[in-house]
Amino acid sequence: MTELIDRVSEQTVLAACPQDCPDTCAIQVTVQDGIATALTGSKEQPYTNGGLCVKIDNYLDRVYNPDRVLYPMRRVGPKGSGRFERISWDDAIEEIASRLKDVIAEHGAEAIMPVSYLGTQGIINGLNVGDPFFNRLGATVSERTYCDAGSCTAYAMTIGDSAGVDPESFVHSRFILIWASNIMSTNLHLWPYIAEAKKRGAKVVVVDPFRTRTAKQASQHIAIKPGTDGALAMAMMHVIINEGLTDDDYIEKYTLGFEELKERVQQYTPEWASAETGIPVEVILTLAREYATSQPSVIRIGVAVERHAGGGQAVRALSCLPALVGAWRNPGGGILQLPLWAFPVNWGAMMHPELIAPGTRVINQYRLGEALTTQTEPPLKALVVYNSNPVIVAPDQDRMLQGLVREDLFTVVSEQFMTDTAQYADIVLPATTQLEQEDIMFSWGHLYITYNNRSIEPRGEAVPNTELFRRLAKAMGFDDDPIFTRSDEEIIAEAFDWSAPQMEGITLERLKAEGFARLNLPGPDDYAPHREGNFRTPSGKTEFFSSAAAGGNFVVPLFRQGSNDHQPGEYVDPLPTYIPPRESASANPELAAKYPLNLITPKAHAFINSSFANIAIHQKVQKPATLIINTADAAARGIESGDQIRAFNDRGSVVLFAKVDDAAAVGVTVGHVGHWRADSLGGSTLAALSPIAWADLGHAPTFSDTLIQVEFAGKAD
Ligand SMILES: Nc1nc2c(c(=O)[nH]1)N[C@H]1C(S)=C(S)[C@@H](COP(=O)(O)OP(=O)(O)OC[C@H]3O[C@@H](n4cnc5c(=O)[nH]c(N)nc54)[C@H](O)[C@@H]3O)O[C@H]1N2
Ligand SMILES: Nc1nc2c(c(=O)[nH]1)N[C@H]1C(S)=C(S)[C@@H](COP(=O)(O)OP(=O)(O)OC[C@H]3O[C@@H](n4cnc5c(=O)[nH]c(N)nc54)[C@H](O)[C@@H]3O)O[C@H]1N2
Ligand code: SF4
Ligand SMILES: [Mo]
Repeated sequence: MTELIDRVSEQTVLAACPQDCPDTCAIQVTVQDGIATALTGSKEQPYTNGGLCVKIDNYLDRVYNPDRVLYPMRRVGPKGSGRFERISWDDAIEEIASRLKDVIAEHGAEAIMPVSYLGTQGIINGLNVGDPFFNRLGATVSERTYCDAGSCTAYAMTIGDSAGVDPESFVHSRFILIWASNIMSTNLHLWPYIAEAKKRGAKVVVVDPFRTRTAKQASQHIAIKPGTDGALAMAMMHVIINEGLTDDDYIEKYTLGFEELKERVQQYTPEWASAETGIPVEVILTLAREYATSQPSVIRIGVAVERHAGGGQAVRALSCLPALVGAWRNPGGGILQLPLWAFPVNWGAMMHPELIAPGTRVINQYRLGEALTTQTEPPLKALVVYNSNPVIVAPDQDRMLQGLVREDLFTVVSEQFMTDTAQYADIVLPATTQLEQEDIMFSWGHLYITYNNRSIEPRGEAVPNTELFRRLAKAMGFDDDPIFTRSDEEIIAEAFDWSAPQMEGITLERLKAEGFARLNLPGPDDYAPHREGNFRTPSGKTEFFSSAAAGGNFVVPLFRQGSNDHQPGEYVDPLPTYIPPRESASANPELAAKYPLNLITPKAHAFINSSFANIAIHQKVQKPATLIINTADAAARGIESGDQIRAFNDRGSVVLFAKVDDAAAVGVTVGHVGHWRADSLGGSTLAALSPIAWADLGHAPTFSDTLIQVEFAGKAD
């Protein structure tokens, strides 16, 4: 009898994973008497297919974690001491409003800067939730280019804002080229489609300096020197064109600038590329030939391609390849970058960019450490941080911390946990998790919209980001404008252009009831969007020769915000070209002599960026902060697995445990991103080593363009 009653009070809520992950899984939450008791992947959603990943399987541990920030808090100890006292929401909002007004009176609104990224990628609570507020306030515009901004610029220059290959079409591919993407950790639900293609006879090749979980599952792993991707892609084009492996009919009808490209690639011989990339000539030749002749072939690019001096041009070259070989003719052929382009998100209604006064200062978050510690006009006097943990994810950690500790800086952090950034706040505000809020999701890894029904009441006094900004807007007197009083339901109703053709048959009612809906596009067995060209570039063709570069008009996604295109008159080569990494023996021999090892900082299997790195069960999977180093490089330094080692360069120094493993190529060290300072020996994390220089396009970061030296620092205790 009791069991029957329990089952009656039990409810299943259709939700969506909020994490910054391409898979955007559909989730089912079991709720009993207002408490979430179980969470599983939806079996109905074909892409999620019933399974979640190691990060989210334990999401209830996050929701109900005793370390959650549940009440507003004010700092009582010195900055960074982590000592806070509980205050009421009214007091918190009043204090924030009055401090912001003081800053505006003394220095102007540009002395205030929001700092936010993708703690949640829900459309209403994610990247843009604070934009209308800060735009109206006149705050410094916070440029957000951590992830794929350069890749998007390069891809759009070449192909246009196309969804690219449907991931579900990968089963039809005969040759799958995974370029700088660790799918088994970062895009798990794509793997079954690749495995199925492989079973049907496709070859799967991974280009990565590190033998990742994904590389281990592939048919072939090509270990490339970090930052030299453009050299390999240019040499592939050299081979394909010179050996006549091109699809001439496709090139003739649907591309622009082939003759110029042909001339350009002549200098990029396989022999030259071999020296640059560290890949044997034979391997380059076979790769080019097999890629061209095994149709349909598909390239899946990861975020690391853009992360070096020539990252944008490397993505340009990769985006040219499918048209050269006619890969687009069939489902499963082409390139998959970010299918987010397919979603008609109403970014304008989310961001209200028209509220930005022309000429408002722009600062890139990637350079926050610099902006906080050098003279800027006006100086930065207040930061409002939400959906982000810049101490760990931005480069230049030493200067970031020097900036955050400034007594004259007023810092507000909205968080679920007391992160390394929240530790430095003057006011910490409690944020809800996905189960406690309503949202609607696009995806950058598949073609489904997913709806997140709220499962439970907010814990403690936590509020969704939307509510935080409604409260702040009211305190600043912005509630005279309906933009600032919209309910969550009203914002969700504005999230998409519901009249767009790909939304046919999709309504909010349906999404709430069913949890997800595939965009109204042809099914994966028929989806070949560029079979007959139809590229969304100025010419309607794949632009080997970029008219955007020639004319200085770059397409950049609005939601990134800021000026991440190029200044008028700034030269960008209209043809793909190779730009070597800044921190390399060829570009800077002196630096390379001092710091001979490449550092790459890919994603951790059990964390999402720095999220989950504080949760015991995730720490158990991920292990303490470790640097993976090749046997030869370790032996030369007297280092053994388990030793403490110091990794350093002119920017900083980090102490980590060593793991000696030939999965890292000679000369390459690998440190997975995400560990918090408290779990790092010595208190610095990898962010202390990364440069603040941008790549060539879209103000992309250069995390993979980093040289370091490593030395023995002690035996494990
Ligand atoms: N488990 C887990 N999943 C995640 C995330 C996470 O933190 N953890 N983060 C999410 C986010 S925000 C993103 S953007 C995606 C990113 O997903 P991915 O694109 O897969 O990102 P990374 O792991 O950074 O890099 C992929 C691979 O590129 C390699 N690499 C590094 N530098 C170079 C280079 O110069 N050339 C080449 N060819 N390869 C290089 C790395 O060794 C790594 O294996 O993952 C999302 N999913
Ligand atoms: N060295 C190195 N650095 C990197 C990368 C790398 O590969 N290497 N990757 C880069 C990339 S691709 C990305 S995308 C960025 C990611 O950078 P971030 O988006 O800043 O990622 P997280 O570290 O996960 O921090 C997100 C924070 O938001 C909080 N949060 C989650 N949901 C909510 C919410 O609803 N409201 C509020 N207020 N807060 C919430 C979480 O608790 C978490 O602390 O990092 C970049 N930095
Ligand atoms: S993090 Fe990614 S793979 Fe894991 S449940 Fe969320 S969307 Fe799915
Ligand atoms: Mo990212």
